[in-house]
Amino acid sequence: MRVLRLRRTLGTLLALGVLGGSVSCTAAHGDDARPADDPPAALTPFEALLPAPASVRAAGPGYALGPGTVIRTGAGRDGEVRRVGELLAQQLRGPSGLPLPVVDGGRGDGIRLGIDEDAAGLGDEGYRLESGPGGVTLTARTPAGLFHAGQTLRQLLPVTGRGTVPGGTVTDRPRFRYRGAMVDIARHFFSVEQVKRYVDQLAQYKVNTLHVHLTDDQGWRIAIDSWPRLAEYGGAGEVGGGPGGHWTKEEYRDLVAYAGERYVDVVPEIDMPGHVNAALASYAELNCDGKAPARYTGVKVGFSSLCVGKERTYEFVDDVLGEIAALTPGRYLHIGGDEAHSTPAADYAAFMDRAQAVVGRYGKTVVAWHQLAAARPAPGAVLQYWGHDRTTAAEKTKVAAAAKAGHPLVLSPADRLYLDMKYEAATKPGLAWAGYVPVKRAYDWNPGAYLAGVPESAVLGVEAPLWTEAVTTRAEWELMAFPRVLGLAELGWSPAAALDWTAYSRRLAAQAPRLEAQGITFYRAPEVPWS
Ligand code: TNX
Repeated sequence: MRVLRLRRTLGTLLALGVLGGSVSCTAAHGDDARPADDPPAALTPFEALLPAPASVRAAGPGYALGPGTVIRTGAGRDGEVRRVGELLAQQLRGPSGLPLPVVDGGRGDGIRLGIDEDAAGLGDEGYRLESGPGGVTLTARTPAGLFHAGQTLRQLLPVTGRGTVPGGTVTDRPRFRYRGAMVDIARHFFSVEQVKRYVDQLAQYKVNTLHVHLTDDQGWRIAIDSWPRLAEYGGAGEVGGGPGGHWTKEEYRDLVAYAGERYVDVVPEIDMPGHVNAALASYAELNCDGKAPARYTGVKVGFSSLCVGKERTYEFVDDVLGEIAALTPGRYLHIGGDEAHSTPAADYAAFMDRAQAVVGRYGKTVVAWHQLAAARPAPGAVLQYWGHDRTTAAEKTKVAAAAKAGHPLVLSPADRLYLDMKYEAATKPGLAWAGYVPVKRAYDWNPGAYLAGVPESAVLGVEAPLWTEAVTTRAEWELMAFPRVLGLAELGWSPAAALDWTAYSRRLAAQAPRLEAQGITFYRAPEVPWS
């Protein structure tokens, strides 16, 4: 194996040793003296991987996929490995047109998937990909790891899906356990079909959590059997006066299963005690004065509150969270808790105490927006931080104290990861209350050292929310998410030492043909060297 020196910009990508293995790479291009404004040379497939893997060793000739290629799945996890193999086959057949039959085990050439429970360094989601003339071997401790390996394999092939997987070994595992994206289907309603499309787009970049904001002032989007008017009446509207809509339980289950097959956990959010006008409009009895307000189609926040002093409110909370918990295999249940500006602080704390207890009773772990830090987060509750550079030191200190007390944080800084923030003044969809968020700003920060007093070990991960007050179509959704959500994917997965804007911007540019081939609308940010 020939090991050459990398250009500086790519050096950081591989300067790791995180997995204890040796780290090296064949260089794609000449010397280090190239002026910065030279057009970037093409990246090798290993160099172009996004998110950047923990370690790569390029070595020798690779494996050419062809009409005879077979996908071999080892036994394990009750056929789950086979299912991962089938899904990979489907993903590879799409562009390549190759038959790629999936067979049980056996020796021989091809793409081999196998579980190795003793592959200690790989963790719960890591994997090893070894490629040589005789085939490509994917190894992981879990089916999730094999799925991620398959996504890396896809990126190592040309966009056409036909060609050669370069020879070498990728050994990889994530930096953070929680790598999420959120969609708001309450302000503008979106179908399960659209969200599934997003799941596919995200899972290929190793995002593993989909948070769905199911309820808000403008719409209640999930059927609840014990309170049917929530969806039927409370769901029949949206921002701007459109018809809205809701998901049936069957549709929600279908999404959860679809995401689960791609190792994406769904985190449902029922936002309380504020952001509840759709519920108050559906049931007069939920209101302190017994009168239902009109449905709401505007974009103001903070004006609605559940009636904290009424026992009926807690029957509602119990019924709703019970039904949602029963639909959701994942461990987390998000109960909102943000912007409860119409709920006095003491009432807010009292309400959140009871709501959190309900979540615990249904066997789930609470997630809430970081405002819960000002009340009494339950043991183990996860706080989702959505502050920004202008958030007061006092508020940040409260969040840091909660982290110190053992509450894991999911970081969603609004001026970094809010996908509904405009890129620049000329961006048509979206808002700008946290400022513009160019592609570089979304990527160029360190989640492990973001909040003063919060060590990396207190950070469960990162999440990019897409609010939809000002996002109305699939094209607008994709334009706002892409390419910024790829930055989120890399921040969540790649080792800190690999994070480097210049190197990243080139990896991102290399993804453009893949995004195009998938029909994804994306913003050609001027700071990215698109070819
Ligand atoms: C703040 S983030 C909100 C949402 C809005 C969003 C718009 C959060 C917890 N609350 O209600 O949709 O800003 O960017």
